Amino acid sequence: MSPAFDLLITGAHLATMTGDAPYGVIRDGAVGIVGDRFAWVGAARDLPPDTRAHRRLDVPGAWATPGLIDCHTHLVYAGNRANEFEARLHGATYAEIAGGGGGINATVRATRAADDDELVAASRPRLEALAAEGVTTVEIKSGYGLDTATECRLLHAARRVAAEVGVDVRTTLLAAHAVPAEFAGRADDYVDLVCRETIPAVAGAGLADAVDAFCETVGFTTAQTRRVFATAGAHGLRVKLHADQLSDMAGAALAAEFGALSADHLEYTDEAGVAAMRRAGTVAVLLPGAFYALRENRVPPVAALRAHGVPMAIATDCNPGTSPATSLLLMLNMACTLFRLTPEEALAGVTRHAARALALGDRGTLAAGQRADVALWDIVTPAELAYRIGGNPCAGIVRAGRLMTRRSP
Ligand code: DI6
Ligand code: FE
Repeated sequence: MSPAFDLLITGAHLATMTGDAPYGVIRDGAVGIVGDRFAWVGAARDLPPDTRAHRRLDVPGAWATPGLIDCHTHLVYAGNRANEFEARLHGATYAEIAGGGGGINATVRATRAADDDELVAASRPRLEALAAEGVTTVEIKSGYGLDTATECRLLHAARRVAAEVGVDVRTTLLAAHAVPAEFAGRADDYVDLVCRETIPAVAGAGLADAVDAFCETVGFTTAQTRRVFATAGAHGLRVKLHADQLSDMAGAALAAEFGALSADHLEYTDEAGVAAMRRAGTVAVLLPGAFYALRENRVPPVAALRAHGVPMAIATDCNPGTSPATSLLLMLNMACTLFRLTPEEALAGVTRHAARALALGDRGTLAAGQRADVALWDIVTPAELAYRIGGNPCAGIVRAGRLMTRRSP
């Protein structure tokens, strides 16, 4: 008779992130995996009599959580913008830098000039850093190509770098990220191109799982965003939105109107926007790295999101301009310190709720039937994941049932 499990993990306490207990904790737990799925999750004392397994992993005193999910990144690009960081510290503003040909368009120049191998080589250390902290699923946006061919290259590169690093990926087309230099002063003409050519090409080639836009005074208007969203919908693609980050554009309500998977940033979103998100089932993705890097002082409406029961996800927003961050654990700390989330809300934000922001119903909790993505941690309590500033207590990773790495204790 073949063993009951392909992999049996014992000795760990489980933060299942499901059920009524805080963190869904099961002390002295066990996790049985068959193929790429959890077959059994519970207290070790309740294990069925047949616990034969092809492989066993005993991790006494460790904690197991669902594999982490970074649901908003722009991690595929070339070059960096440390020079702009420095210029801002000498008094320049983000808008002045962008007006002078810097900002997103500086990264677009570097990215267009890089070939596919260079792009993957530049992006790979960023994804490796995320993966080393227990990230098993990542979302990667395009948006530094801003022409159809380069946007497609970025989406290809996103899938390639994810396959090389061993992380599951969801790709998002963000052609409406900025107006490219060759369309300066002609934003509507660029949106025409995105709707007429880029979205159909990307949808036709199956290169993206969703479409995003940067709806902002320095990005696209609500009217332009609507056109992008309507075109995405016509091609069967769900939408997400960079909404209300720097000003109140009623972006959250616009996202909700189009049944968006998520509305992201939300610093300036009002209560009506939150209520609309609730009705549409749109997830709030909070991005404390960008808030921190831009030294903003308006925090997202966390109390209203809680009161309306809108799920809150947390992500790195890994990008060269406003969040050069490659630590999701640091974002947990910032979400608690800057936005006053509880450590449990923060962990739900990179597991269960992040899964929902990507329409991934098969992951984000430790529960029978879910995809067997696990992060193992050398910690004493789950709050420690948000408490630390730096340091990496990740002790092992299981992705789709396969033990990827294990640090010896
Ligand atoms: N996401 C973005 O796309 C922009 N801000 C943000 O949070 C800016 C990205 C950049 O400056 O490269
Ligand atoms: Fe972003």
